Amino acid sequence: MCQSSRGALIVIEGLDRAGKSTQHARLCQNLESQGHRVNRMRFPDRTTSIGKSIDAYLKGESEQEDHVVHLLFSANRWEAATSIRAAIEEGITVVIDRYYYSGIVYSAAKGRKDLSLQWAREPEIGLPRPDICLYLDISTEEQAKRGGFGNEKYETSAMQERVRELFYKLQLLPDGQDIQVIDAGGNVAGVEKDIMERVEQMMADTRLAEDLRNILPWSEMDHAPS
Ligand code: NYM
Ligand code: MG
Repeated sequence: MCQSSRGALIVIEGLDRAGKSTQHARLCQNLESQGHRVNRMRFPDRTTSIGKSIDAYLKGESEQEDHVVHLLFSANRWEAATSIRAAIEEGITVVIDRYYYSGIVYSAAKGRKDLSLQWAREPEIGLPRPDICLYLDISTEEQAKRGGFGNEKYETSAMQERVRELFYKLQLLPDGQDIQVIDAGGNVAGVEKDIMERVEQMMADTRLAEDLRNILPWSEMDHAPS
């Protein structure tokens, strides 16, 4: 089914409790059962030393200035960028649970004038650009029904509401067409099927015949915001 020798870069995004981990695992299994070689990744990767600082921040064990933690999240992706590219060139499909979309929206959702979507996106420029980002959408009411939140930073309904709005805003911006919205309010099997269909469609697309792209500045893309 794959049209070219390179692997695909697939991202699963969404609010906390949208079912990302479950769908990430199922998508990886489904791709493997079709014969694809798959690397599973997630961000933040809490195992690296940068990841450990992020983990401590999220758990409230350490304080970080908002821009600093933003840059740590970005650096945590940059430290994996070479291995992502290498895997893809080797023909391995990389499936990531959260990526730069979360990076942008969670930081911008803090509502600081000096931490806009645009500012938040700058450090991500040059990272491998996903072939597809599947955004698992659930309402904030559905999210609350799913057993409430944990104790980590950002896991409050006010913050999640803003994050959801910004995930929508991101879709209207130049590379917003990379994002496909999946209704994640339904049952697990239905969501899994929806995801698989979109991934198969993307892989059948000639885009995979080209080299993996990089994240560009908005100003270098069509439909740049004025
Ligand atoms: N998060 C995740 C960010 O704020 N910036 C980022 O770049 C990334 C990748 O970390 N609430 C936030 C979103 C989540 C939190 O992620 C931890 P997870 O998937 O719940 O472990
Ligand atoms: Mg979480």
